[in-house]
Amino acid sequence: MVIDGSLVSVQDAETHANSELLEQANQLANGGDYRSAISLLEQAGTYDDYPLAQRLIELRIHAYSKMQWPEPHDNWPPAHDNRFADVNGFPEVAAGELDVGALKAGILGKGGLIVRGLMDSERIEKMRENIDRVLQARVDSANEVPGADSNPWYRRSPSVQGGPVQFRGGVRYTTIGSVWSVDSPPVTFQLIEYYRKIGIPELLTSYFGEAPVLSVRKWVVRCAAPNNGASSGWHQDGYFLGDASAIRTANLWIALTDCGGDADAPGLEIVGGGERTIYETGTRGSPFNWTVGQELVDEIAQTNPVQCPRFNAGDALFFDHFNLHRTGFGLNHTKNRYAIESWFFAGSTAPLKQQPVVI
Ligand SMILES: O=C(O)CCC(=O)C(=O)O
Ligand SMILES: [Fe+2]
Repeated sequence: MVIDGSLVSVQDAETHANSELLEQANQLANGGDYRSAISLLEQAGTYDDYPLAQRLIELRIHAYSKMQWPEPHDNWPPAHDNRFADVNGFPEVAAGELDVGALKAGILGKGGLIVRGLMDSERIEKMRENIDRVLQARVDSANEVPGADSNPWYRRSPSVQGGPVQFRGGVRYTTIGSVWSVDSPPVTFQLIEYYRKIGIPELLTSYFGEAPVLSVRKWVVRCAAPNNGASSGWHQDGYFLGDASAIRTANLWIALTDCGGDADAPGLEIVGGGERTIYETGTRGSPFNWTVGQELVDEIAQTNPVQCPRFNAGDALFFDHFNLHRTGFGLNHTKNRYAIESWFFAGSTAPLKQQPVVI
């Protein structure tokens, strides 16, 4: 049948173009070329092309097991120039000064590196709105609000292990909390677009000496409420992530709210110093089996004092899985704090139980 072109609506034409694009990406993936399939959709797509954004997540998850990863190289942890040796606390650089030398000397020499002004204010605003939207969509989905399951802002991919949204241990979801980024295809699209724009994949490829990946379970967007009087657990992410001596990580934590220090929203309480050891958990006053007891933290703090850096919205902190920290708490916080936590892994050491996500 011949269709008069003028009768085809703009929307039909777009849908058609998209299905061709998705088909092309499928063919590349079926031929084993996941990188090209991902690039094709990344470059041709936009965050609000929801089916495309969702397909991209599925490709990114499947890609990890289909791609070849090198054997972990021997040069780890890499040497650094100790340029921050004289700095008290966490060293800081402006976003424009961030490079692999600063990242190595910061994480490996001092336990972390603060990057001032990494995210621009327009994007910060958009990300905070996104987080509200995603948390609300999850509440609606858990409450089985009609139509909630077709809200593209909270949609779990069938490739994600973990099943559909449910109450967590009998606790109802609220508009406070953390959400896996991959549970929101438009957020995932925007975040990866942003990381590329500011050169994070290249920076971390130099840092790891190989390509970085993200993961389903350790890449979250968050709105934390003031926790006046209720402390959260001191922890090292190395305790959960897998074999701490084998994995290679860099967490990019970005504040989307002014927080920490004397601000009115909770920041991070964090021990610097760059010790590369996993501390005992579940003892010495620890409330949980995964947390480090306050008594032990006090002991560690005698050599490496606990810090609570002041972050402006858009500032970031890089650290890795040996860092000891917790969500900050103070008695005078009045505001919610929004943040993005992105744990990157050296591709060859990414723990499968975190479900690696190819970027
Ligand atoms: O955002 C927070 O309060 C917790 C962050 C954290 O534990 C992490 O990034 O590993
Ligand atoms: Fe953590």
